Amino acid sequence: MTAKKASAIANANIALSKYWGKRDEKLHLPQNSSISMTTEGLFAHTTVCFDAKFTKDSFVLDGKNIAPDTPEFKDYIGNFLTFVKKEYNITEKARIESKNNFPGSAGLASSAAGFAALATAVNSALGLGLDEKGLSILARRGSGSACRSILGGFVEWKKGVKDDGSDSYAVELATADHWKDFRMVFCITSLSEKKIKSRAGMNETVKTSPFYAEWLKTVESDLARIRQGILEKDFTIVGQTAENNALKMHSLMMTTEPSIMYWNSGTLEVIDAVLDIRDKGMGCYFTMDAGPQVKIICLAKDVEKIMKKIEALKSVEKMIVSRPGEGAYITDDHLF
Ligand code: 2P0
Repeated sequence: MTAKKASAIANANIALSKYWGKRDEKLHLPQNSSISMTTEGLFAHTTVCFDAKFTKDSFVLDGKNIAPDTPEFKDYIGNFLTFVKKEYNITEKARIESKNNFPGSAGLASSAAGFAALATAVNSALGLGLDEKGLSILARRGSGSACRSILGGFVEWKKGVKDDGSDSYAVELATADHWKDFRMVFCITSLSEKKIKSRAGMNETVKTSPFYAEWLKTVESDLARIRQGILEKDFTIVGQTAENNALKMHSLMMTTEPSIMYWNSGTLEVIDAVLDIRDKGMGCYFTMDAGPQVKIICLAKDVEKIMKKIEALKSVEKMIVSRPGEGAYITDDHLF
């Protein structure tokens, strides 16, 4: 029997209208749809090999072996492999290696990039013949937001209504070339691993935040505005709505019991700078995810000036500029 091996690369993605809360925790079915930009240059590179000679599944992330008996393995790669093996009748064990070219577990969508790359590699290694929709659904089984990183440009994850999740997957709203001068400036205010994983945090929010039902009432109009804004390249509408949507999501996090606070003092320092830049007439907005980093949404022509201003802040350790990027793809460059 020959080994079945493939490698793939997938960019991370940052939501402009956020996903926070599930209607099915096992299948990662969301309470609401979301819209994201696939971020060029922040990617995961993953190799998978299924081979009858392996005696156990193994996973190496950024050079570190993740032991199979840890929650870090079981809740993520373990669950995903169990599903793949059962669904496609696979008896071989898997060896997986993955590396990110950006810090993991710090609110930079590393699990999205990682599972999109893994699903793409698994599809090729096992010859599953999945199309984009099938790949998006497979990636979602690893991590919800990963379903968006299968596609490039601007992407909408349709929440779906079916219990089996067959209508919960991502579709492309516009290609990366549609809005070439759209930018996100990642302002890294801490590289420490976050204390509360998104998965645990969002489940608690659904159960305990008094604002959760109100959030769901406003999401559809945020989505509609951002969708339209992307199609018409209306920067103000997209920026304003994305910023407001992110603040609503963080209000949910903060009003979860016990509270989830992802911000640090640097987060506020960057927000303050963005508001100041905007007051002076330059169009820029911010969004934040499950971590203290702030992503500034702006246009290419303003990047330099914005970076100069942010560079002067004590709390910003690093900045990364990203534009709309491509979806996941297969590579011959194997990690082992
Ligand atoms: C998003 N986040 O829409 C939101 C905003 C974080 C804040 O999707 O449990 O890692 O694996 O489905 O996808 C992070 O959640 O959670 C996320 P699981 P996931 O980007």
